[in-house]
Amino acid sequence: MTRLTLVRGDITEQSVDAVVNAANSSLLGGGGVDGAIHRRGGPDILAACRDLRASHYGGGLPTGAAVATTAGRLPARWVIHTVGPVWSAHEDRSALLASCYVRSLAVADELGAATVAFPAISTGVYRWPMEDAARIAVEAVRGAETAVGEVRFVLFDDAAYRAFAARLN
Ligand code: AR6
Repeated sequence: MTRLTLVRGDITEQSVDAVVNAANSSLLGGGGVDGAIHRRGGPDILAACRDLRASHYGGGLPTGAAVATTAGRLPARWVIHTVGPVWSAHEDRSALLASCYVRSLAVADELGAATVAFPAISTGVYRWPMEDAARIAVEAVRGAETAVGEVRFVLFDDAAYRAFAARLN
């Protein structure tokens, strides 16, 4: 059984086996969670991302997919990079958002990660409405077949925390 937990805080401060990055398909950094992870994790993460772009992911990491690198100086062993969908009012991209969670957990299983911290993927720069994103995230994790023992959602502000808490209870 996977335990789902919630904290209000900064994902770069989580002592877990793997932290999930809300990346973009370039894998070369950005703002939000991505910027914070590269800033605090140091240059080894970007170097590993460049290697991925030079090898398996020459065209970038597709939306909904996930891949791991070192966590550099973060208090975690790995960063699992995933690319959330940009929210759209005209097209239902929920399956891609759910895929970020499910495929990140599959990567965690390959690594042997027992604890994994997720941010609220796509709810920042990519503008996904928080309540809906929380529903999709919790349903995806609950439905995933994984050996991960703890999935920790790390929420940056009160509104995000409340949206996830409402879904868990
Ligand atoms: N810890 C936890 N949550 C955070 C942190 C943090 N340090 N910083 C922001 N959040 P975002 P996206 C919250 O924009 O929407 C980047 O430029 C934030 O309040 O990081 O998937 C990438 O390179 C929000 O609720 O990710 C991509 O181009 C949530 O984390 C693009 O942004 C996600 O916000 C991805 O956009």
